[in-house]
Amino acid sequence: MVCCGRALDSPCTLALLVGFQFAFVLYFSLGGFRGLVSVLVHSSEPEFDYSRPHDVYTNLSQLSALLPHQPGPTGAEQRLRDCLLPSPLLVGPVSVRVSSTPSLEEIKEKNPLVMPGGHYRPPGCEPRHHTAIVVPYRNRQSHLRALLYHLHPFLQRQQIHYSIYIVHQSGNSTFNRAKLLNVGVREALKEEDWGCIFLHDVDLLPENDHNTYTCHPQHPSHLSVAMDKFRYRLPYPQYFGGVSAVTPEQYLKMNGFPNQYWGWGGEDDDIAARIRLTGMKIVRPPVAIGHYKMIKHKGDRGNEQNPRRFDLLKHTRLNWRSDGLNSLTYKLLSKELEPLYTNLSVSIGEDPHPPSRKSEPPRNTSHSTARPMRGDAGILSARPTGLQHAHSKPANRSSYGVLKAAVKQEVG
Ligand code: UD2
Ligand code: MN
Repeated sequence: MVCCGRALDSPCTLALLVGFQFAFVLYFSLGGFRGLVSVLVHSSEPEFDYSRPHDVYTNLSQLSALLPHQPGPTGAEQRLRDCLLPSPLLVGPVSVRVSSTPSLEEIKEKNPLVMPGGHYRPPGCEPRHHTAIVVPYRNRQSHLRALLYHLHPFLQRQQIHYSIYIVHQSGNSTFNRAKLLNVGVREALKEEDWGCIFLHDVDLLPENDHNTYTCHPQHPSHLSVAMDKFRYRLPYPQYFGGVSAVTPEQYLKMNGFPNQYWGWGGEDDDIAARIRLTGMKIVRPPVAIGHYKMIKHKGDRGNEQNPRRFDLLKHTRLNWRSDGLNSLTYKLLSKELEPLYTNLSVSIGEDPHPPSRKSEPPRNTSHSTARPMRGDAGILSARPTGLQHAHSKPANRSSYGVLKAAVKQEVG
């Protein structure tokens, strides 16, 4: 009061001027309005030190110690308590090993609690989440080993009930990722009433175990929000590629995934469009948590860019009701319970428009050139809504009825 009514040279006015000047400099040094918003938003995000990651097998030995004791003389099994949320075994950032991955035998030895078929249940508590991991696959042995080496301990620390399904496209026809995912969802649900289904590229390794492999009850989730190949940013707001997750109910609502995308690209955008068209949205974990490394690779023979993808994408609105779960046909050639995963070999038919392969140069998908970006919208505009994890025990069994009826009718 005393000072503010006085002339310019009063100490109070001077202090105000210096204060304003300081705020002004700070504002611009943070990159103006966008920078300021980004700092404010980031300050509400969890922080992790990725420069000092833990070994991905940390805390795993504690699980064996939790194995239930033999039943007592009365033979009465003790009822297990629900697993704690969040799991006390989580460590945050974990290191990713992409070269010199151990053999499948060694990986099995490091994961003694994983059952045939890549099936796992936490030993000391009743799991709250039941998740099937579905991986579209052909001819990526070294990536598969890296994924199994990494994902098994990662998921066991989360104390969820899970299985890993590798959906192997047999033959040499053009690869069809989305159709293989449809097959994987169906086959997985034939086996168990999974509450959550993960759609997982074979070459993506999660870097933070707080990124829990569970579903949101209402909305499909996209988990690989910050990948090294996109400099740990979301490439565009509707991006749904890499690792994502749906509940059976959400999957049913969007009539599954398209079957018509043969070759590389477009199918993930079609799925994102289905989500919008059915009134759902994409939820994501915070960028600080959704870190992934993609194993560098070239484009595969048989998965050349699909020249029809833009045309198909124009028609998703018209086609999604007739192309998807309700039009899926395939032949299950074999189902093998391997020590670390279930192998589903399937025949999914032929590409009706096969590309002329001689002219196609191999695609290089190692960092930055991986896929055409539609404008780098950056982290700000793609800001996640925050992934609330569902208690994913299946609530509505009636949808399984519909799904199972469809499975019987179409697959026979
Ligand atoms: C991007 C997306 C991916 C998908 C693809 C376009 C990311 C991180 N991933 O991956 O989700 O939308 O573009 O189709 O942005 N695969 C095989 N064998 C093959 C070919 C493919 O196993 O011969 C599987 C494998 O699981 C692989 C996935 O299909 O991870 C996607 O294929 P990609 O890795 O060649 O494509 P990429 O990295 O551009
Ligand atoms: Mn890839």
